[in-house]
Amino acid sequence: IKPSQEWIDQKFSMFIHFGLYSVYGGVYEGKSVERGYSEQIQSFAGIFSDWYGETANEFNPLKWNPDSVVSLAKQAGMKSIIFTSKHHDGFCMYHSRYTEFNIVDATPYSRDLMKELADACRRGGIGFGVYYSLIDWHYPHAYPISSHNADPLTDEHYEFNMKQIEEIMTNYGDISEIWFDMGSLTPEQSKGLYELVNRLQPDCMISGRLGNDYVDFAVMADNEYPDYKMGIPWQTAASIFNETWGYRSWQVRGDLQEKREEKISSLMKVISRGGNYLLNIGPRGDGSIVEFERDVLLGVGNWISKNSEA
Ligand code: JFZ
Repeated sequence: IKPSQEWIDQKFSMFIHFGLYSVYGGVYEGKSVERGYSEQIQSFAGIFSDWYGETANEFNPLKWNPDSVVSLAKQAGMKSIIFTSKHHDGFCMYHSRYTEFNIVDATPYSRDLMKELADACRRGGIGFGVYYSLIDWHYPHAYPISSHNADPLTDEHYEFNMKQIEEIMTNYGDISEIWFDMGSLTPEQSKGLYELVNRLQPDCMISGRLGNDYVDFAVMADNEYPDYKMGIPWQTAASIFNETWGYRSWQVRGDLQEKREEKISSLMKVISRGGNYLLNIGPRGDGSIVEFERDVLLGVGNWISKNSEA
């Protein structure tokens, strides 16, 4: 039996969208790409997979400091960090044996950034979980060249995902939750992945986006709340700016106090209805944290500590 109540009791966690797309920051060939989320710039700007892949040569996030990220999460009152192990672009932020398109083999940084974050979470006493995209715009056997967000998984691609989930569930210590995203799986494929995760990490909570009712928790969009008592644990995922999850250099930031109040009010609505609030940050390509996002988080954390007894 999964520790669902422990998971619900976390109440508030950090989502991090960090990947090759962070290097672009929502800009392609000198122009702001206004359509779509910036973490999906490869698709929205129509960048060929090979060209996009070359960005790895420039990806060297030396300003990334996992211990300060963990400390920020804790100051914000968050109980775990959910990290993009692989987004739709197929680039792995961990050392995968099954593709060289990963942060160790393809970048000058050449370190397993996800491992260092998982270790920092453990040192800091908070949970560590992963986001994993079931579609992959880099994998050659994806269907046909996976350009949509709901393509079926070919047998080859499914096997590839199974192997990657096996390594993620084996090499990074305890994983508190896995946020599967997108893809259209057959019931057999959903079952296969669900059972694999359960076998390797029996306590890992699995997001409903795996499909076919293989679900430990349901995912709601920001400002969406279940209007009936849901029979299963649920989570609301939100980004700071609502329009993007990955870093966007030209983002208009607006007023800090207003943003802080907006997020506190979402957090209250979610947890008062028994949900779990997952608030996202999108670090820059150099690994630094956007100051505005940090300040919103610190503001929320400050509010929480002022308003909680003892
Ligand atoms: C997906 C991704 O396509 C997106 O790039 C980002 O990673 C986001 C966190 O996840 O998009 C979603 C996923 C879930 C919902 C909406 C957009 N939802 O539950 O409403």
